[in-house]
Amino acid sequence: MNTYTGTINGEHQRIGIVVAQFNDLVTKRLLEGALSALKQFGVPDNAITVTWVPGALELPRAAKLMAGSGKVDGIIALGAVGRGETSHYDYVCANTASGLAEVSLNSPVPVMFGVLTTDNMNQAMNRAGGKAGNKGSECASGVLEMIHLADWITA
Ligand code: INI
Repeated sequence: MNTYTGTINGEHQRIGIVVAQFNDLVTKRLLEGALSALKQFGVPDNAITVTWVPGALELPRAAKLMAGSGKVDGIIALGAVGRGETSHYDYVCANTASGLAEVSLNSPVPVMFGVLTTDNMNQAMNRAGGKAGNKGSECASGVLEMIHLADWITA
């Protein structure tokens, strides 16, 4: 039996991060979490490219451009969408999620979904380095695992 349990080693990986400015109180913390975890897993500083975009809805296009550049082995998308009084939240969440999934499925590099979708700021802060962890850090280990998964399956 051949079983893949996940390898997390970033020494030879180039990682792209796309991050939304909207709610940057939260997204800056997600970015910090991602950067510190990537460092911990051995990704060299000069192998990381960070690109800011206006809001979560712009993340799929930025990820697509990055994926097509051939300059990164994996991508982390970071954003924070907060529920408002209208259905706008639902459109932003749905289109950001499906756009990022489409890029991940149609490009050679994995794209991690590090977009928080919460009812309020408190829930978001809890998941951006607070008591519920940091979604950015989770995406950092996840993207390295997914890069190695492709190597393992195609080897
Ligand atoms: N963008 C976010 O990243 N988070 C939000 O909570 C949000 N809300 O609430 O509206 C948001 N809207 C902006 C959107 O992502 C686009 O930048 C904008 O619609 C222009 O395309």
